[in-house]
Amino acid sequence: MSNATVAVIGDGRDPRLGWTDDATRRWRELGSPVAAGRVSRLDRGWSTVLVSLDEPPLRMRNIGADVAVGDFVVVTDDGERVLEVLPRRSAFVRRASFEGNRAEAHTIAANIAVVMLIHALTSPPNQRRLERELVLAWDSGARPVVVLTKSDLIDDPAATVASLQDVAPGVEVCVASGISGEGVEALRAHATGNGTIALLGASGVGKSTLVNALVGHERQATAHVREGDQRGRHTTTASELVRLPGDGWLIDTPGVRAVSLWSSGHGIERAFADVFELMDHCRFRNCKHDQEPGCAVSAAIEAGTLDPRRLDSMTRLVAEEAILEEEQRAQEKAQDRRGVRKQRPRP
Ligand SMILES: Nc1nc2c(ncn2[C@@H]2O[C@H](COP(=O)(O)OP(=O)(O)OP(=O)(O)O)[C@@H](O)[C@H]2O)c(=O)[nH]1
Ligand SMILES: [Mg+2]
Ligand SMILES: [Zn+2]
Repeated sequence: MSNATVAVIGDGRDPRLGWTDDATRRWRELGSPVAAGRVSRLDRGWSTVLVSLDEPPLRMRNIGADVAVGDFVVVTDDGERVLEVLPRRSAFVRRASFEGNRAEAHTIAANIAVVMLIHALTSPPNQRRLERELVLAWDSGARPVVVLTKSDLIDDPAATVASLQDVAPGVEVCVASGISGEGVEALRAHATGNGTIALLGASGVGKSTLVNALVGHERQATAHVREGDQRGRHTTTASELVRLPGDGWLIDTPGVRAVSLWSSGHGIERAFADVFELMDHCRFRNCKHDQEPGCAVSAAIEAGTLDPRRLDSMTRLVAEEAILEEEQRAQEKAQDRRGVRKQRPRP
């Protein structure tokens, strides 16, 4: 643990941390406090905060502050506590809790330019999972990229690429290997301009191996997957902001089994752009896409150009979102009644 001895570079913050315009603006409004930096790691109530690239990070309590890895924060002058989280440019948020009907958000990574959705080529393509991940990714405000890892272990990735590209309209799908290095340089290009890339995916798909390949040394621990089902062992237990050589940042995250929606702004529309495009061509504005005359969606399914499972999947996500919104409304009402109305976290 170190005290706040803060290097002053230029206007007082270290631009190499990837400061966003939103965060910088608020920081200026606050009078350009010297004690400001970026959260690089969170461990139960403690934040690790980088104030400059030239100094060891500070460790401090997050009392009363809702912090995520990647956040820009102002800290107390004594470096003991996070004082304020500066506005986020983007945030990847998922639903954390299913206890009772409490809807709680978990921000996995903040201030990211690109979200890499990682799937391993060694498992059958999981379209449904990718669809959910894409909804959250589009909602985050960052740009999604799909990365298919472990290319060294399979002969031909074409079928898996095609299958996942089918449910990722307008999204780049890349093939890579953290072991052979294939495709790694192309991934690095996404961090230009000191941008931040978050890597997300199930345990064992090779996120940390990819981080190590990108930074060029064994920065993150990795572990073998189970033989039978290729499941990982939840090796990475906390999200971490990792510096790329040159410029740019990565956020390695712990593998998550289930991807549950948080409130979706336009995430569903973006992730299902192909279906929404078809719906625009239905004869009736309130078409349910179920036997109505002039339904462009049913026509596409009949013609074999739209997989009915995709429509199904979208319908499910829309319903899940509606339930979530209902829960959020009920929760807000309950809070109002108790007079402790909290502000909803802004993405
Ligand atoms: N052959 C090969 N093995 C890989 C590749 N990427 C990852 N692996 C192996 O897959 C296993 C899991 O990799 P990790 O990088 O730990 O996976 P992770 O996604 O970080 O997993 P969690 O931290 O549990 O979420 C390790 O044994 C890696 O060596 C790859 O591109 N090729
Ligand atoms: Mg890992
Ligand atoms: Zn229709």
